[in-house]
Amino acid sequence: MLFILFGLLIIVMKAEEGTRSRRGKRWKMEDKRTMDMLKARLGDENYRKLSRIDNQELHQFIARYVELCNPDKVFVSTGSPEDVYYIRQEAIRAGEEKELAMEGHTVHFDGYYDQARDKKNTKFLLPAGVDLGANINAVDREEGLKEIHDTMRGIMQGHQLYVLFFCLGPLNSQFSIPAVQLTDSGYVAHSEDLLYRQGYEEFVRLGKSVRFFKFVHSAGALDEEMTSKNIDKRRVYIDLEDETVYSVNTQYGGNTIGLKKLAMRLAINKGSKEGWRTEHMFIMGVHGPSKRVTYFTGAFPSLCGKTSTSMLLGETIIGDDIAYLRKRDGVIRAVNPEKGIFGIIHGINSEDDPLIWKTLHSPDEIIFSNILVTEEKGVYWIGKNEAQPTKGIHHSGEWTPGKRDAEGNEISLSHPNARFTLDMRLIENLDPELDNPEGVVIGGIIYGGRDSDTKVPVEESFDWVHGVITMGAALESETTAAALGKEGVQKINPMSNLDFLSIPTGKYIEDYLNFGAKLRNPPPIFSVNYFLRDSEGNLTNDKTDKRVWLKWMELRSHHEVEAITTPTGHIPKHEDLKRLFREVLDKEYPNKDYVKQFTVRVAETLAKIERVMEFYKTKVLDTPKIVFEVLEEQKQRLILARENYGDYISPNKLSFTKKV
Ligand code: SPV
Ligand code: MN
Repeated sequence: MLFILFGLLIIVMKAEEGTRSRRGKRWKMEDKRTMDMLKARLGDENYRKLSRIDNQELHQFIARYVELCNPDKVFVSTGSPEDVYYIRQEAIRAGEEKELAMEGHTVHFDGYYDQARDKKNTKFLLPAGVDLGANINAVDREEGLKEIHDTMRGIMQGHQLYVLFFCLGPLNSQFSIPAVQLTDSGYVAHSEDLLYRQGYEEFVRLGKSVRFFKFVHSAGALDEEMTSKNIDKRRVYIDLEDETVYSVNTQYGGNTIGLKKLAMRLAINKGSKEGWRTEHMFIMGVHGPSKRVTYFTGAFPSLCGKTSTSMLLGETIIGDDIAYLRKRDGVIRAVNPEKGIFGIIHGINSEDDPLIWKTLHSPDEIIFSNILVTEEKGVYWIGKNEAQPTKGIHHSGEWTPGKRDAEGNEISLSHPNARFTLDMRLIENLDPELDNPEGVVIGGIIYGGRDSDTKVPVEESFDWVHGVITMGAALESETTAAALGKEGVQKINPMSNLDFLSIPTGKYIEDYLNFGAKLRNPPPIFSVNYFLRDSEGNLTNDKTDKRVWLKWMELRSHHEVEAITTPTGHIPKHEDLKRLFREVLDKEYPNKDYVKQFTVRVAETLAKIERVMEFYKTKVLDTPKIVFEVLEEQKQRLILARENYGDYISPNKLSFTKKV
């Protein structure tokens, strides 16, 4: 009996060995076919660069899209200064970027109807039986793959394909994710060289063992203005299973720069499986007393002051848009997967934003997009505090005031979502920890939205769970020009991440709650609102007041100032803000301003809670129960406070907490 069993085992093992060696041979043959094809299409120099990376999956991926998309030419970038220079020159030569008067500056225009993220045509490719919930746009995986591959057939004819390697996050770090981008847009390739850390050497080093994200982009057929012509076939399809994103017939950065919001969607999913987080957050160092630096992350919906906060005078920046967060030794550590900024230029002026203003006026490498180019080849945008030009060229062609589009709408001087793209090394207040492979320890988390009538300018939550739910999950903001669609509509936007979620919303919140639950000392959570208005409709704050809120949060993070407890959290005491306004802005801060800004608006807050509850009841089917419980408790505290103090509760009426 034993002999028979032993014999059977040997037969099975031999058969397996045979299969393995046949598979090995087939792989080898396939690999040879792939490599021969690549050699023929890439030419010696580019082939040599690619074959230094010992990774069959990578070679096959590139071969597949070279064959399918059929570019005229392929360029493999090693990220060397020569390769990076070549890409920029090609973007200019092809007419996707034009040189401006100031050295280093170029302008790129996206098509008139291609000015923002296309939420409608951005979809997850989901296999049958997988459902990510109502907030997530999806299409059947097989169907979607077929559609996108059909669209991509021959799409790069007449174009050059760039093959680029990057590393999301610092090199050689537990946080980092290698990524490969294929694009036929010199503008996209150039932007990525400014925004991401080069990863070619990382791919060479890791060889066979590298696991990486993949992005394929084609701007598609271009018109005379060098903008994508077939906008009706604009598609951004995300395949979580294969960690690949396809983007076609579009140029706007949010749809095309694979490593930005496309990688972010893949990373949210990956992080959720592996126990870390990807957030739509800046990372900045807030400078406290005695040279202390406390790092904060901040999540704000697009166009709500995220970049301008991260670049405030007196503080230092690690990133303005995306953060990877991991728990280590009882604290949260964060890195920025990017190293550059694709920032909103609208409203930037010399008084409120001196640092970025200076950078934008220096002869360094900057891509401006969808701004107005003046006769002198300078740049102008809405809110720039210099004499306004009366004509110029922008994303709709030649522009003069009063110009209207085909629908009869007046075309503004620059697009509200016009942007600048630069490497953060150009910024004076870059934080020295940007490339620390360990990341920085996070001392506080901030949520901000565009809220004209409810939330106070700054407030601290009672604890982690209360903050995650009432400030993060309940974040509500007015829609902006960063995504196509109507602006100014109030929308619940959990952690400002709703547009990018690749897991069910309830699971995302549950993960979030668990993330802080076992921390030795979870960072305090704050909310800010830069957009509060008084009863006459005037903003209650100056743009620079946010500098004071940050200093207050920094002190709270170290338990160095007291606060007043309201039904919704802890708010600053007037005397502390008065001192900080004087120290930071050299400004008086009268009590009447304080009362206007920090009055608890009970009716409005209750109405907001109802909207949040409605969202989680109807739009999120897997909402954790605790979300409703914590919101209900908040509601009851407000109702009780209203019985005692009325609908508008002045902070002067509330008592101090003894706890700091
Ligand atoms: C945003 O809109 O949040 C951005 C720019 O940071 S985009 O790349 O369009 O997402
Ligand atoms: Mn963003």
